[in-house]
Amino acid sequence: MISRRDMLISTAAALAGGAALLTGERGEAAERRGELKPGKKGNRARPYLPVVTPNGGTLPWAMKNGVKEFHLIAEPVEREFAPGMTVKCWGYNGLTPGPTIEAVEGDRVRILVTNRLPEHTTIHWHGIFVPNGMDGVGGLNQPHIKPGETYAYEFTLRQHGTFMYHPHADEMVQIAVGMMGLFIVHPRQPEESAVDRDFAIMLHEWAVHPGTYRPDPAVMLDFNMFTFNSRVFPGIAPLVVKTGDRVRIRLGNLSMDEHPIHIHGHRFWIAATDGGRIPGSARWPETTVLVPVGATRDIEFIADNPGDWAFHCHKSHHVMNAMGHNVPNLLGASQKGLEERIRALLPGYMAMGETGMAEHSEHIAHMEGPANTLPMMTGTGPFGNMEMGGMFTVVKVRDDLKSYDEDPGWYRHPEGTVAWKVK
Ligand SMILES: [Cu+2]
Repeated sequence: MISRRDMLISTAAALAGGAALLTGERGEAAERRGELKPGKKGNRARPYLPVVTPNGGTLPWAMKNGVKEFHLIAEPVEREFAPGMTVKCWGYNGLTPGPTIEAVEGDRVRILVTNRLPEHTTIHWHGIFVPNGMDGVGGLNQPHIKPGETYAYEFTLRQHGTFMYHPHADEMVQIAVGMMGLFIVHPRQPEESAVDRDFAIMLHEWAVHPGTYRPDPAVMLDFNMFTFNSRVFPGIAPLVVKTGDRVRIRLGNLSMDEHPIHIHGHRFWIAATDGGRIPGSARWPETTVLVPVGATRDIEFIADNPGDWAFHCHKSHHVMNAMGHNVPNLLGASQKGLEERIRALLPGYMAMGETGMAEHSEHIAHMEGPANTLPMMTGTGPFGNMEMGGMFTVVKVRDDLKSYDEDPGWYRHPEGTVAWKVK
């Protein structure tokens, strides 16, 4: 049954879609109101455009008597952060973050949760309006799920947006070692600002001490690995889009710090939080979105500037891998003659830091680090060392694209558009 109110909403959405096809100033005004063209690829087989979870996946479901049934298995998982480093984490269904759950507003969902961890757990559905007994706080709303047990959570989705799931049992340990995931609820009505590409990224930070394999849950401040979907640069997939695509990136944060996530070459609108969509008139433009702890943020933009655009956390220590923070400051300190003298005691010792840290990225090739530990500054681009790590990837905006699922390689700059050395 479609009510008169629903009809009005869809008509308004259709009109808004038309307005958005305008370009320039009027198009911009439409963009500001969140009124943009309906997605080209959505609204076909499914009533929504599926979300892409880079380096991750979506949880399959089966229809059982009108209920969408999902099955999450809480278990230990080995996660490669990037080639050269594999971490012994906990997660769901072989993944950290766990697979993204996708459903539609109005759906009745049942989520079976099987515990294959060595200790009890529960799942809390962060931001979702559930009956109290489904809220998953162990001891408060339900008994804990003991190892080997399966519990069922069942509720009707009464809202849409970007939400999360995570344990509410020994969460200091369980979240620290990777137990989290995104829960996306698509709107029942056509979106007022449908997108062409919809990405989902969980931010996280870890303390994996050099030479070890297990994240240290006791660390509160001094983390050394910073991840998008439990991967670090250069192990994070690029976000591939076509020029002109309307792009949404959903960011979730259950780490111990806020992360200011920044895009180059574009500005975006902060379009939603885990409290819901922000009305078009109240959205504001940014190039950096601060994602607080225990929150989600949806950012939306039109990818109108072709190129390879950095997308990263703006805390400069969060784009490093395995950095030690307890080191003496050698910047500007003369180490003349020191290297030879220390080498007599410590063969292979290299004095570094006098002129800055950039030389670190030069030493990767011939310096051997501890086992299972990535270099602090790494990655190679078409012009040399990128000196990055952690929460860093590239939004690849291309005029011509064979497939969204293929890395199109590095951007080929039109002649005369690259910074040049002055003779
Ligand atoms: Cu950060």
